[in-house]
Amino acid sequence: MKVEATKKHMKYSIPKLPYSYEALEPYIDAKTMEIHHSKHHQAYVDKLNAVLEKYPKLADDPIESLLKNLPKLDMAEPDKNMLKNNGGGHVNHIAYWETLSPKKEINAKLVEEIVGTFSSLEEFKKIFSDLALTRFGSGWAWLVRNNEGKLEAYSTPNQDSPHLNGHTPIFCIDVWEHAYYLKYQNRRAEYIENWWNVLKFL
Ligand code: MN3
Repeated sequence: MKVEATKKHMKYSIPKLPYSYEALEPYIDAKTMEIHHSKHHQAYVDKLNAVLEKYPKLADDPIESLLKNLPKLDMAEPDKNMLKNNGGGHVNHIAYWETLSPKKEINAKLVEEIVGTFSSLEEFKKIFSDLALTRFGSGWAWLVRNNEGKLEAYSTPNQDSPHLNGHTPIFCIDVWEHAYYLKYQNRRAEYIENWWNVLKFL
């Protein structure tokens, strides 16, 4: 009898949110939060688990290091792409849920660092909003800590994660239409403007 055949890796699952779906009203509506979390995020998790099922040797590595080392992984190219999109989809959404809060918890040290890097908070907000607004199609805008330990702001397409560059996300905005369409329809700029109200750290 083969014992190892029954050994199962830990499967990923969507996290429980530290606030209710309606907690971010009126800036982000409850229905959007519910569908985004319970349907969209769940779909990334399901596909991530499905692809890792085929690579039991990799399944126990942290997802962040799988993304960082993606080019070197011993996987078929289509599966690498699945891992990039759905592993990215999973970690990006975790970062997004942690970015949001109905209650501000201003991080004074981070504010100081942002001012030092981007000259002022107002200037940073302009740069960041613009990254989110001008990201063509679906994607994200990020504040990250790069490999030199410095703050960097950029946007990524699709579900590309800063972990692909070995960068650590600090906060992010999801600008896929599923993140705002029910309430804001095509008005991405209005969603971004309102999002600052539920950004936890600034
Ligand atoms: Mn999303």
